[in-house]
Amino acid sequence: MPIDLRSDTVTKPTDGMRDAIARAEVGDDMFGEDPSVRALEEHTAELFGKEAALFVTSGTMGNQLAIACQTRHGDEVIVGEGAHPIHFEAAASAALSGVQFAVAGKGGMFTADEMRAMVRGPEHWNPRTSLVCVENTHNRAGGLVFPQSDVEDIARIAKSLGLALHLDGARIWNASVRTKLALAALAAPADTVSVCYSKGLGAPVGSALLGSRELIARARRLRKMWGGAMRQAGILAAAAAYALAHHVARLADDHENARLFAERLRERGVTAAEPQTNIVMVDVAGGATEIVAEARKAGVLVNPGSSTRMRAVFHLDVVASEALRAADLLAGAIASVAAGANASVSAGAMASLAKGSG
Ligand code: TLP
Repeated sequence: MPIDLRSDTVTKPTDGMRDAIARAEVGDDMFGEDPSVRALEEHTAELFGKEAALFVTSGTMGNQLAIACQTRHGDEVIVGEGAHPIHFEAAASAALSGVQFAVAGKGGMFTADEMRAMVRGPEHWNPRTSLVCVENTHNRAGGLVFPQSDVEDIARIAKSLGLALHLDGARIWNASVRTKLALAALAAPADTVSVCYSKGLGAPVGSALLGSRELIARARRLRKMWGGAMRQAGILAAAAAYALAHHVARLADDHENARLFAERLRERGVTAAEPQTNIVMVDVAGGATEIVAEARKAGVLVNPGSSTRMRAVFHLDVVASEALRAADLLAGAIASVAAGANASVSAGAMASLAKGSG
């Protein structure tokens, strides 16, 4: 079995989770009669200190419902660089809500001043700025925690300007474990929060959107319109509830494994950022696609982010010894692709020398 570090979405349900799924009480959630879904929605809303929650199929649907409920067609949404809805949601915000994005700051995080600078004036040629989104932890920034004091400042300024604040909290659990801040404290500045049970928590499917009762009622109608209302979804909610009970504190192990992996790579001369949570970004001079293919042959799976960057994500199906082995295998793949590139450069140099001398 290869060591799969492509994402924390690749986990398989544990035996305990499969038992919980098998025993789940279910009903027709379209009629509001699935007790497991209801219990999960209530429990999650309580955890995050919000009035209501809606169980949805994916983090993408959570983000998109938040955007649809807090904008009008023709509006502009302020996000950080690399925001998930820009890069990985199939242009859903343009297609479903008719909005465009403005990027604040550099590298994914931004300050209240950087946000303020992107808010449009009232001139009739401007889009209307209506929503700000922060991502915590930030995926493309390598699992960095969005500083809470910045989130609070952003929320204060956004509110004073009449803008709503959405928190993409697909990995908010990792931020909470890392900072030791309660989930409700992390969520407090935001009007809406999307959270995923299917990332580091290890559930097979499912996310939630959190917000006011009124907003969640509107989101429930849209979820139906978009084909995301489910029937006996309690079998999925049971897995999510099991994950909340058993898999939150252990995220610290993933953070430690990410740290061990990055440290081992650096010992072997590879550039790997010091992780804050469960994501490690590995930088190379070039050839990331070839390195990913070579690493796959050696038994470790990582994602190419660009031609010079790869992403490795730690999760409950990877133990410390595998993290270290994965670092050795990846360092080996990097060295062998670099050696191949050097060999072909010197073969080219020899050929032109030969030509020149002839
Ligand atoms: N991210 C996935 C890929 O789409 C890149 C991953 O492997 O990391 N917000 C954030 C910050 C995310 O990282 C993701 C998933 C989502 C939203 C969307 O969740 P899903 O995949 O459930 O739609």
